[in-house]
Amino acid sequence: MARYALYTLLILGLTGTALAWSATAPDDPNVVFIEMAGSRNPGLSGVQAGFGLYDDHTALLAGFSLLGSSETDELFAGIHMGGRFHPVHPFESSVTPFIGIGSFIGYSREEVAANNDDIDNDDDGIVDEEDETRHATGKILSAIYPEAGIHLAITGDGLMTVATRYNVTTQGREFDHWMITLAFTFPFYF
Ligand SMILES: [Ca+2]
Ligand SMILES: [Ca+2]
Repeated sequence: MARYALYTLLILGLTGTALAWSATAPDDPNVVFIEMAGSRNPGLSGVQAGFGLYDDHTALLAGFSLLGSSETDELFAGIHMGGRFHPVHPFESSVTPFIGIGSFIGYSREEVAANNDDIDNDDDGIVDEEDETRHATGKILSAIYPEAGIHLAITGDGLMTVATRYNVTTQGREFDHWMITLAFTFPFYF
């Protein structure tokens, strides 16, 4: 079931990216963005990077994410995508508020004991030493969120974006959290 959800999101993410790339009008820039994110409870921090397309009232974004938990020492790697809605074109205004929705899905990797599998997992020449470990696929974390934020025009025709989102996660309602994001977006044209 989780794998099915992952494939579905992957396809949606690729479709969103393809749409963003193919729907280019001369005045509507493709963009690249990098975004930093953090939350306090639970303590998470993340970075994402990706592509998007902006027009007068909507933006489509898709990218890759790394999300780390300081409490459980887990690192989730995955994809995220989102859509945003704004009253004026952010690349033609100095200040633009927006609202949006988005989703994230990622896998964590974890170290598990590997001292009884007849394999030298860490290539140190000793098989199954007492503290030998291997990497394994751990948890899947997925989240959907509403968000609200503001774009500020910056030099280089770019945008600086501050937003807050509420992540509703598959880890249960106690894990749901507010996250603050800071992003920089720059247009490019073919
Ligand atoms: Ca070894
Ligand atoms: Ca081993």
